[in-house]
Amino acid sequence: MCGIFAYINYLVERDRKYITDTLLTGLGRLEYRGYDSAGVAVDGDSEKEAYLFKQVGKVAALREKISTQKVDFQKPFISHAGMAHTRWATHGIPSETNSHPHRSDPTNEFMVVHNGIITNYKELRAVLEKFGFQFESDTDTEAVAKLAKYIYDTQKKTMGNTMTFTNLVKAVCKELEGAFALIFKSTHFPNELVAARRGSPLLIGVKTAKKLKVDFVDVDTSDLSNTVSADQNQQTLLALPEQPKIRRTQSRSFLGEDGVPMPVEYILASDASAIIEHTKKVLYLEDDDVAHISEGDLHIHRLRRDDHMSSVRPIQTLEHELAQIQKGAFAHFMQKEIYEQPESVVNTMRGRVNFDNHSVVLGGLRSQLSNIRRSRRIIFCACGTSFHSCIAVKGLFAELTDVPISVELASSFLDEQLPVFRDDVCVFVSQSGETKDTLLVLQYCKERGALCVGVTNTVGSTISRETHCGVHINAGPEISVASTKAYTSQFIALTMIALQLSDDNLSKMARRREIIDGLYRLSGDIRQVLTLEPQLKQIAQDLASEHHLILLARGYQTATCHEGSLKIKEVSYIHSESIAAGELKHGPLALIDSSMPVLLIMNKDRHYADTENAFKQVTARGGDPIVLCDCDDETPIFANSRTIRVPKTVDAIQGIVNIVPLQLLAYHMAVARGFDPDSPRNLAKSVTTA
Ligand code: UD2
Ligand code: GLU
Ligand code: MG
Repeated sequence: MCGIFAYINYLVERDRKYITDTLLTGLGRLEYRGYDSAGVAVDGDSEKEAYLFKQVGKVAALREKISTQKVDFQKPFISHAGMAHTRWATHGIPSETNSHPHRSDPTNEFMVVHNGIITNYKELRAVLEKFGFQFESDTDTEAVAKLAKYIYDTQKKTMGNTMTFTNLVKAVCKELEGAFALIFKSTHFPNELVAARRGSPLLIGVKTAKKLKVDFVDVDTSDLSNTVSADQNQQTLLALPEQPKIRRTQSRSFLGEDGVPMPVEYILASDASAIIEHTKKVLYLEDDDVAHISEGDLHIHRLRRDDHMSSVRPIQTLEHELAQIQKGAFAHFMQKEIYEQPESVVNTMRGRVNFDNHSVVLGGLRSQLSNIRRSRRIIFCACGTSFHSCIAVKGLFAELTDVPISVELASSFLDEQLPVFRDDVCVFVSQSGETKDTLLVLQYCKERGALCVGVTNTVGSTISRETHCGVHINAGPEISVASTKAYTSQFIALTMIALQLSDDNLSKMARRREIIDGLYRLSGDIRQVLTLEPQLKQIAQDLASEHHLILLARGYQTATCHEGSLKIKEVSYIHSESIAAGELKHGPLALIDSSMPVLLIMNKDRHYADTENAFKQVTARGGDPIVLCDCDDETPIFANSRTIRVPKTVDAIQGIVNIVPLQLLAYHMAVARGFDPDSPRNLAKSVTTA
């Protein structure tokens, strides 16, 4: 989820100082993504030694630490493999031991850096512990390094030979579930690196003095010819793979004119922004690719056969400026983060929702489940966007759990000195986990003996530490001040809590299954909504000159209106107001005339007739609402209205799909008005003052 950087040279002499500087500068380029700790691995004085340097906090602190080490920085290397990592913790608090690189053993036989989440690490860890491995960290990643050593040693012992680095990494990856970009370094394979990815990005930059002869690298599938295809390709920890025959094909791109390897440097990173200053020639690894770099040569292998996959990886030329690359194809971080949602929603559910047997297990709540179920009421407490995520799930909690619910703004909670008791459960939701107002209420509720539950995106944050238990939303770092992917992930995390709390209630079974099936489709639904961007941009341009906007909905979608309206205010500075449609006739209707822009959310749920009513109330007063509705809704009353058509999902989670077009609308309204959505005036990313 955070940053990976690695550097390997061949026939280009570099001293240790150059190498560590390159690694640290590479990490520096990834800093914009946010992280909590950093580390590097470089060679020691002999090939059988490696140095691991790790530090909590900024890359600058790691640089400082390395500069004070008693190592010979002048030592030259004609070939050397080094790697580095910035971590956004998901498993284990930010600490030096939990920082990457992780190692197989105290002599660093195998070292690994990892982005992502290994969901079956507990099982792997249990098996490896049984075989005598002693774990030093709380991470999921450490199991990967230890597994490499286990497989390597076992092969040596049982078959009497050693595996190639590539085959070893392939055997390791076959045991892994979850998402990963991984780079391996080993004292058994000096000056070599193996990289693998599944679900997390990884690319390789190639730097040569001479022009490359071809612009692609062949994928070597020769060692897959005897294996079965993906779905049947089952291997287990205990049944080691037989050594496949090695038939090397030389990748044509890295040979000099005379057919011998030429001086070359490779730069591997999770993000192009760390590569661009070295070279513009890059190739992107695909899922299930395993790349091996050794003696100046790059080979790409496959973890499994995939007949639809291209048999070459093109070497592309990066043309953009640095800042542009950090944002990828996106103009702003806000837009990038909106587009990350198909993946971030999956990461929130990874290892927690089992879609086959329709169950939810939140490890962080397990020990308190019965206390929460028995509690007198659940009070949700948050600010801003996080507050809206609580409103969004209020109805579902009421429906699935038999516990009374209230949702409170953190900033008002203390003003009102609300009564809190020992048998209350208080849920604190905050992206950063540092929101001052929320923290003050947490303190207040703790003093009164309530069970305090946190829902945060930041492992090791104050709210995560100070609450009795909780759920990390694992959405990855959010840079844009206006929260987007954290909202959808909070919504999912809270939904998962409601699902878990009610899993002992047979009468809710059908409803729970329906919601879990909806969660399964969510990523695809969001992808579909993202294709609406051109249309939303047009609507945003039409609205850009307005001074006001009213958003209306009922039921579950009221929260979507609140959040959509907040996004519009935050980044476009247009006064927008969200109104529960049932309230229209109690006052706000007075605002409606032909000049007042209105956006009405109208999904076919049990409030449909009421929202239709709201539509009529608005049109009867000359209003011309924009309607956000289900993609297949052909209701004649809005036949002549502008519509935003989204995939229909289960009512309780429709708000996750619906918020995405509103995020895009707000984003484009800001851009159309000439504002920078990433740094809205007067606002800070995490509000650490009360
Ligand atoms: C957690 C651990 C993971 C592993 C796994 C075993 C972390 C970050 N995750 O992953 O390493 O041990 O469990 O099942 O170490 N928490 C709070 N307040 C919050 C958020 C979380 O107290 O605001 C607690 C929570 O009760 C749990 C721990 O922090 O004890 C980790 O929570 P999680 O959501 O990361 O849990 P899980 O099961 O995904
Ligand atoms: N899950 C790993 C950890 O918590 C990797 C996190 C990352 O991607 O930075 O250490
Ligand atoms: Mg805690």
